[in-house]
Amino acid sequence: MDKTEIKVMKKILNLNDRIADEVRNELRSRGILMINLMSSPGSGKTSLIEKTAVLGSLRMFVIEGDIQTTLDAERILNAGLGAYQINTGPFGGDCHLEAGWIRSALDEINTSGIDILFVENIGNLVCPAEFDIGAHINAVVLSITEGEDKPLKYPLAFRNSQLCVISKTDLMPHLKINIKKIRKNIEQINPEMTILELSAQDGSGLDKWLSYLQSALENLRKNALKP
Ligand SMILES: Nc1nc2c(ncn2[C@@H]2O[C@H](COP(=O)(O)OP(=O)(O)O)[C@@H](O)[C@H]2O)c(=O)[nH]1
Ligand SMILES: [Mg+2]
Repeated sequence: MDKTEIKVMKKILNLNDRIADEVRNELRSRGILMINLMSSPGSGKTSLIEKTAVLGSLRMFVIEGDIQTTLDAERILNAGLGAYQINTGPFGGDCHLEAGWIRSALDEINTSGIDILFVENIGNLVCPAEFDIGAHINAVVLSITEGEDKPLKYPLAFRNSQLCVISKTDLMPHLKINIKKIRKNIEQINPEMTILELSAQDGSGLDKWLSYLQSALENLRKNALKP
């Protein structure tokens, strides 16, 4: 890579960060909390949103990021929420979302009456963590089927997030997994991280998840939440 290329990459990232700040401030001024859900494929992001739609009284909208298909957006619509799908496949198949795409999506979404805007980022634990998309909260969803070591192997996602949701806890009896060890590994990477354990299947831990969302929203509206 020559020096010109490095300069270009820096410029793109600087521009992304500037747009991300604009998105974050704009949504804050509208009283909308944006949560960026990042994870490996299949950790349960869409299931968690579907369950939250059924249980919560919060008004939510979801931007879905996928390389191909509108399958997740269709699930979200079936759950009774509004959805907007971003597919990166036709534009080179990027494995992450960028702030500019969220800003463009927001131009087309009617945000009036929305409390929480979930962004379901493209499924992988690497690239999404490198791009600030303007969320107030970055959250990693880590299912217990993925093993204890993932926070150590993919530290950036955990370092750049405020919340880790340990999902699929209903599967505990079927696995040789130590949740205390997962927690220890998360804390080693990011001691400040809030950790919630839950199961979208049997519903355990969802009360704490809903309270977390409610108080994060209240904090944002009091203008107290730090980006
Ligand atoms: N046992 C169990 N399975 C779950 C749970 N949440 C999601 N799943 C399953 O995991 C698979 C992937 O879920 P999905 O929500 O599509 O994951 P995403 O790719 O992160 O959006 C599906 O077969 C879900 O039914 C859970 O809490 N417990
Ligand atoms: Mg999904």
